[in-house]
Amino acid sequence: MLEKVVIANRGEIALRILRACHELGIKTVAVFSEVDREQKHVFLADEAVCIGPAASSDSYLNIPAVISAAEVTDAVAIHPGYGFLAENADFAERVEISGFRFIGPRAETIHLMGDKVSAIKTMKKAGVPCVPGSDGPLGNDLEEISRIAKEIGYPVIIKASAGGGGRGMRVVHSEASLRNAISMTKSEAAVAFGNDTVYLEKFLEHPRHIEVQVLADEHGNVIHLGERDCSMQRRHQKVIEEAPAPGISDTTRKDIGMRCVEACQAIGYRGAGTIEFLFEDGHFYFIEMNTRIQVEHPVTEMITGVDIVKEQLRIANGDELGFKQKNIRITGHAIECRINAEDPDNFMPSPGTIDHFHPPGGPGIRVDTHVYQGYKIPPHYDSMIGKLIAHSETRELALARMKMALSEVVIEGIKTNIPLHQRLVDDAAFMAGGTDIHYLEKKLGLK
Ligand code: MV4
Repeated sequence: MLEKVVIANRGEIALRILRACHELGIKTVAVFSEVDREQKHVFLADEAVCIGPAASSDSYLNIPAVISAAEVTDAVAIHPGYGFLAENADFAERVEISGFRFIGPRAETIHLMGDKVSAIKTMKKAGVPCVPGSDGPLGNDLEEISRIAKEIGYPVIIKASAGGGGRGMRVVHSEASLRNAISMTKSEAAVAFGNDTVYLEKFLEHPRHIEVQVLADEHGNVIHLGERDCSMQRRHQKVIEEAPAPGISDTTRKDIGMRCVEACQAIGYRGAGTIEFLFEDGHFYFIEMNTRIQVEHPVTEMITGVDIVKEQLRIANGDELGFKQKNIRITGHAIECRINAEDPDNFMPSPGTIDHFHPPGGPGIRVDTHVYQGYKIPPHYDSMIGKLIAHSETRELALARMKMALSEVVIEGIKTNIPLHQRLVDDAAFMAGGTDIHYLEKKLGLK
């Protein structure tokens, strides 16, 4: 097994990776910024290296600093977690050129999926259903683009090829605003991503966000672990995720899952990945692929019993997957609430010291967090401080467990979004299941 792994991240995911490493007998190296010395995983790691000042650009995004930490500690691999350098193809390449294993896909795959036009082209060719659209980048012939848009039917959406996760897109409702929308999206993309390539898709007005978890080893074995519904979001930040997605039949799951597996085989995918779809009127439409472990991976772990982070480590070691598709069985239902240090009324971040902390517990409750009583949440990073996951036999019972868990939590000293979660798990439409990506913002009166 890998001897020693650098955990190139912070917070709950750094602790999650540390636990998976230690369970497999892998030594760990924590890297931390000057304000992150007191993190739980830094105390628990076999070694710890300060990689720079608080600002992410000076520490967690500092590629030479992270690679140097691997060099000085004689580590053999680097786990990037999510965010920061996780989907930076240049980082993955420099890690491997420096003689370390990048715990994720090959740099070429990250690059391929980072460019949305090439990702869609690849998926379409492999038989994954995509949104009707321009089939490639938009050129300069406005008349031709107008023809395509008319044929697809308005509204359409213009997206930056280098965008993703909600950045660089614009909805167009009629031919009159097409030219302007294209030029605006192009110039914004040029500034934001240094790449002004844009493409066009049919704009789906009331979809759900459903994503499929895949695992692939270096020996050509690929499996899927079913889907998650991540439709409950605000400003492209997921708030609640669940698995399986309400209303998806076993046949549909098998069908979309196998298409994802075949696509991964076609591209020689390696590691854990997520294939994102919009789901509307019973149909799946591919939008993006994430080449990293995701925040919401625990709901899939709870219903399949597969430890996805452990599998990432085994795959990086060159092992074969421990499971065949026929061994994967979905048991019950899991729901995750992301706990943020923020004001539940106005969503402003609420950093500071946690004076009292009592996590919930009981059967089917999982708490993924790095915080503890006395821990000081720094203001420099994302406000997510943990995740509460409830698993039970049915969606109704998982919701009941989540309600209990939310009522048990005591976090004093900072504000959290737990009151928002309590409203949501008591919301009639959410309780019924199948709400779309606009539901939360509408409920909050933002739309
Ligand atoms: C769309 C769409 C509707 N139609 N594409 C936003 C984030 C990026 N991953 C893709 N996004 C969307 N693409 C078409 N053709 C609506 C969204 C969208 C969205 C998607 C997933 C989750 C939340 C969202 C919130 C607003 C818009």
